[in-house]
Amino acid sequence: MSDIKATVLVPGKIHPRVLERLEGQVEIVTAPSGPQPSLPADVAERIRAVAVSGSFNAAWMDALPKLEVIANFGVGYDGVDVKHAASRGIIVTNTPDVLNDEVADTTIALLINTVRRLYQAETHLRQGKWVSEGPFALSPFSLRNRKVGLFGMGRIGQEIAKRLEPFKVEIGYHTRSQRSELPYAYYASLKEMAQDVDVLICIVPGTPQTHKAIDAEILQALGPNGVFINVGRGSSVDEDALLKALQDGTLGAAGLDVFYEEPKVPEGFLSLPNATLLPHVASASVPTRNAMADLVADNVLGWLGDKKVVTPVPETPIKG
Ligand code: NAP
Ligand code: 8YV
Repeated sequence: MSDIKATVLVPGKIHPRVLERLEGQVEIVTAPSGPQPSLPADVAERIRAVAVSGSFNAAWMDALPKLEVIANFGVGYDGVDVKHAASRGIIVTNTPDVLNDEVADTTIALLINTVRRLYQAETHLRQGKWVSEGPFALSPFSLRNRKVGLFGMGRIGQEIAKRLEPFKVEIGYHTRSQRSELPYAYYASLKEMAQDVDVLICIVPGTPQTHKAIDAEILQALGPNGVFINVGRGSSVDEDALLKALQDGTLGAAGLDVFYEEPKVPEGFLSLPNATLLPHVASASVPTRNAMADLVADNVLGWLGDKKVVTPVPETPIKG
C-alpha cells in the first residue's frame, strides 16, 4: 500500500476481523453510530474511508470532506445513502457472493422448520412432554406438492432455487426483468405469483420500490395454506398486515429472519404458534462472516492502496 497513513472511520460496531485486517495498515478512528455525526472537525477532515455495519447517512458523509469510499459489511446496503454517495463521487462497496450459500442453506432450514414445526417438536421433547403427553402433534402443513415463488432471483435467490429443486416442488419467481436462461416460471407481477404459489420467499433488497411490497393483498393472495418466508429485508413487509394475517388465519405460517425495525420484533409475533422467528442469522456462521469481513477490508485497503475496490455497488461504479 502506498498510503499507509490513511485514516479509516469505523462508526459503531463491526466484525472484529475487519479491525484486525486494518490495524497497522491505516489509522483507525472509531465513533458512536447514530443519525448525527459525532467527530472532532480535525479528525473528520482526515478520513478517507469508512467501514460500516449498519447505517451511514448523508449527514455523516457531509461531515467528512475527504471521504472517498464506504465499505459496507453486508450485501444489502439499504443502510447507506448510496444516492448521496454517488452525488458526491464516493464509492460504496458491499459483500456479495461470499454469503450466497450460507444464506440459501438457512433459507431452506427456515422453510422446513416453518412448515414442519421442528423447533416446537424439539421443545416438546426437551420439556419431557413426549413421555408425559405422548407424541408431538402432526404438523398441519407439509412441503409436499407445493409451488414456491421467489420474490427476487439474484445471486442468493438462484442458490435458494437450486436447493429447492431436489425437494420436488414447482419453482417460479418475480423480478422486474425476466431471466430467460433460468428454468423457472416467470411472473410479471408479485400479485399474480402470490395467487399461484403457496410458498412465497422474499429475497429482494430493501429499496423504495420493495418497501412494504408484501402487504395485506399479497398475503391474502397467498392464502390460509400459504407460507411466507422472509430472508431479504423487514422493510419489504407490512408487519401489521402480516401479524393480522397470521393471527386470523388469512395466512398459514411465516418464517422470518428479518424485521422492519431490528432488533425490535412486535410483541404479537412472539406468541404466534404459526411463526418461526430468527434474529437475522442467515449469514451468521464464523466462516461466512469472516469472508464478509475480509471483503470489507480488501475493499478499503484496495482503494487506499491502488484506487481499486473488489465489489463496488452498481450505483457507484469505478470509472476508467
Ligand atoms: P441481487 O443479486 O442484487 O438480487 C436481487 C434480486 O432482487 C434480483 O433478482 C432483482 O431482479 C430483484 N429485485 C430488485 N428490486 C426488485 C423489485 N423492485 N421488484 C422485483 N424484484 C426486484 O442481491 P442478492 O445478493 O441476491 O441479495 C438480495 C438481498 O438479500 C440483499 O440486498 C439483502 O437485503 C438480503 N440479504 C439478507 C441476508 C440475511 O441475513 N437475512 C443475507 C444476505 C442478503 P431485478 O433487478 O430484475 O428486479
Ligand atoms: C448481515 C445481511 O447479517 O448481507 C446482508 O445484507 O443482511 C447479513 O448478511 C448483515 O449485513 C450484517 O449486519
